[in-house]
Amino acid sequence: MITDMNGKKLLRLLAGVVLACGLASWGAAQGTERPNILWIVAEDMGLDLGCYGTAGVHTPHLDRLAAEGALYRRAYTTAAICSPSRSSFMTGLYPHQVFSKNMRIRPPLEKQPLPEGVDVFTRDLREAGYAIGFPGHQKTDWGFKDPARAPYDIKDWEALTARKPFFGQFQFYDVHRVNLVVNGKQLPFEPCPEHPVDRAKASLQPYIPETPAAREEQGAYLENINRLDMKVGALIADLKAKGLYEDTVIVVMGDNGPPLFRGKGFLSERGLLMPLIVRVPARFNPGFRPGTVSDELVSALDIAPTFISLAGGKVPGYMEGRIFFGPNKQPEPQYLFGLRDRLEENVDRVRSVCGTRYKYIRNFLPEKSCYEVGHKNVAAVNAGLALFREGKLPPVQAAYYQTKPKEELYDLANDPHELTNLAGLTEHQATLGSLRAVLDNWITEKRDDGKFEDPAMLKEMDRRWEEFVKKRRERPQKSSELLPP
Ligand SMILES: [Ca+2]
Repeated sequence: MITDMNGKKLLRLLAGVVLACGLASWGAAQGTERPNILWIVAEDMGLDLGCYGTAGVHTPHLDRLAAEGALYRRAYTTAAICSPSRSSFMTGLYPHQVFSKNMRIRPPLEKQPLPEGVDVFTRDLREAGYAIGFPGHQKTDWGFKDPARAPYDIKDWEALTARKPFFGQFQFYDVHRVNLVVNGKQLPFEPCPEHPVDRAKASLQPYIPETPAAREEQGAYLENINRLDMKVGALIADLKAKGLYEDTVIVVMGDNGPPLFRGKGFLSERGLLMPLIVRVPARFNPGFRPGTVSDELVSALDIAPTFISLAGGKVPGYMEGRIFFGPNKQPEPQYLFGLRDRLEENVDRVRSVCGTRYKYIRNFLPEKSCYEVGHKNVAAVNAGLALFREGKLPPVQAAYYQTKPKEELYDLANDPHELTNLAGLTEHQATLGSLRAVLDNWITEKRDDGKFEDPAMLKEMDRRWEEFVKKRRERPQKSSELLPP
């Protein structure tokens, strides 16, 4: 009988054989060494870049990456909120499969260790021979217990880029709401004096009530993206100066939708869609046409298997995603799934399934409005609430403050902002029934049980967190110190 240790040795040996095969396929296809991988994760950034057609932003560096690479317009995360989303794409599993569906797991709730054999994907890249770095904003904030082995080995950018091949996860916190205090004034986002955004040109989605507060917030958010673009530009300039630009695959993506009206926290398109740009140096990508714009369905779950494949490693069998680019690219899936559960003290359960054209959303707690379960620090939401109470909002804007339908169905081809719910219309019953069944099957197959936590436990979690925040507020702070999101 093989002991546990011998079993592990055998697995390592097998992994080595598969790794050699993987290397052979990449090497044979490309006739060269393996690329470095630089993965830029911009927290809370939506599809609000020049290359996505957004007016009023100044994002030349990100736009250039897209012009030299591929721009994906339909890349979805699995959960529209930070910790569940990142827990998911770091493991290649859905949030509930890694005990991370709720945001957050704070004392007295306890984080669970990852299931046996599961780890964050940096393990697999390390085993494939990559140097593993995390040189940007070093926040993991996963909903599971940290793995026994540190997930990253190198924090310093210079040390990382001296290694070959390297994998660097460069996380930017810029677009995240920061509640920064500047000259005694509280700002939701850090300004960009070099490239200010004209608030009058910042367009609002049709579901946002038009108010000065909404316009100011939207403009400040876009300006923050300009600032991030400058930082990305500096990073690329440094890679070029080091002669590494043409040795490095660069992937830029978000982790969830923007912290704005009907964005972060919701299974709306604004909440789930992530910007995604992939630039692969020409010699690793023969036949590729720069400037490709893709509407292929891509999931955040695809990141881990794709990187492992690029590295010539073995993609673990438990991963839910697929390899979405590179020599081992796998076919586009028919559907992608989204999850929304508790957000801080706001208990909710929503599931979504999205195909190439239609999207179905099931609200398990329809009696709760989006306002009730969403972030309360969004200026546009609070300004809209006053108008809602005065009865001044049209139905597409008032919906945010009202109870939800049990089911929603949208035709994304004709209604990208999800303004018209088709679920009640006779002519759409076949589509509704089909997507309903797809979701039912997924819930059963993935054992998505929908359990809620004990309300008394949540109350205690809140009490302890408030106490912690109060203590933190009472001690002297630097102006840039971040408050909890
Ligand atoms: Ca986030």
